[in-house]
Amino acid sequence: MNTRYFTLGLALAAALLAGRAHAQAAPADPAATPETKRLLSNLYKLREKGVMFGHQDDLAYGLTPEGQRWIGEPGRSDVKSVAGSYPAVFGWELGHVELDSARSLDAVPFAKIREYIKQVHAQGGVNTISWHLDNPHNGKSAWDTARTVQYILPGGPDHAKYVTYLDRLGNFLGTLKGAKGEAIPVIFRPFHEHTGSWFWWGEKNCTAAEYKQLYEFTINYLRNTKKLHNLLIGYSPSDVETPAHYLARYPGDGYVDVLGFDAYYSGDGSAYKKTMATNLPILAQVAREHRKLPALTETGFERLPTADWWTKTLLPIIADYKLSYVLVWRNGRPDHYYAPYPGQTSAADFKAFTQDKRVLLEKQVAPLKIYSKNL
Ligand code: BMA
Repeated sequence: MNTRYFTLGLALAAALLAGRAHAQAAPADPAATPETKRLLSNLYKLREKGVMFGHQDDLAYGLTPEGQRWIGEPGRSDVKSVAGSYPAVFGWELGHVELDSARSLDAVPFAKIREYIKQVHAQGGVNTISWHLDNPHNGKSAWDTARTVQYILPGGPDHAKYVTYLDRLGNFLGTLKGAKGEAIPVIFRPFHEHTGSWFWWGEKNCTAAEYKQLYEFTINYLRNTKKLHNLLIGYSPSDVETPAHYLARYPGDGYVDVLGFDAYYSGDGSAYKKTMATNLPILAQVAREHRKLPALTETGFERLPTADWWTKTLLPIIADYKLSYVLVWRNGRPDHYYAPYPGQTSAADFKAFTQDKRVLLEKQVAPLKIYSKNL
């Protein structure tokens, strides 16, 4: 081969590869709404400014300075009470929407969840949704581990029941509308922590093929039958060992927008540090190769007994990874909470964590108008 053409060819290949690495990833849904496309593109760019902090059920309930529950007080948020701003990301749980129940499995009325999601969108924050759906095969909870997936796939005896569950989920998601009637974009994160085996969709409770088929059927049904084009889909296993393990049940780039994982701190933290040291580089690599948005989709330290956990443990671990967001779990009970309330042991350190320039709360994100302007 003529060396000149060979060199030109090499240069062209390099340019194409570089272009590919830097190209803006579009939502997996080719029919995603303009707001959904804009949100995803802005979330990519926001990573240059910092990592957004998120909290599950932040507006729905929390704990008082005495450590007792408060429920549904308009405007109240434990993160805001301690740090002076709402979180940038708000997690919501739709478990039991599939039963047509008035309240979620964590006792929040769905009518309230709808209002909170609208409020967050209007304020310029980000909503993400988890779904601990009951077992459609036997009516037990998400934590039931009986073999199930094979029965609810198309052709299975419980498929019609699962479709009813999806209809109810989709109907709720279809009511999330902004001030102009536009669908509110949300990050929907189904069948999470599937490399663990504590849910009926977990690793030991279904095959990889079954899991992928369930995931694909679900997303296709929400897109094509329920006509929802405001969903950014989050894929988040729990702990994995290798990139291959991370991707073993990945449904494919056409179904997923956000890549993450869930991991909780406990005890002396040695297991958490090991998990993070293994999983954060895997996440970074897979997200880069698949051009997806990386996030720490669930984390936290229950009851926060260590005063400096935020700045001495969490921040140094996540700081270098250009994550989109890190979300801590709910302040559900006096013995089950993951963000501090005023006076809690780690409150001052949490405030310092949120004041670090690498951490973004709603007050930094809202002025950017991520739903209407391109960053
Ligand atoms: C778990 C706990 C449960 C809750 C579930 C779904 O981690 O917080 O109490 O029902 O998440 O939100």
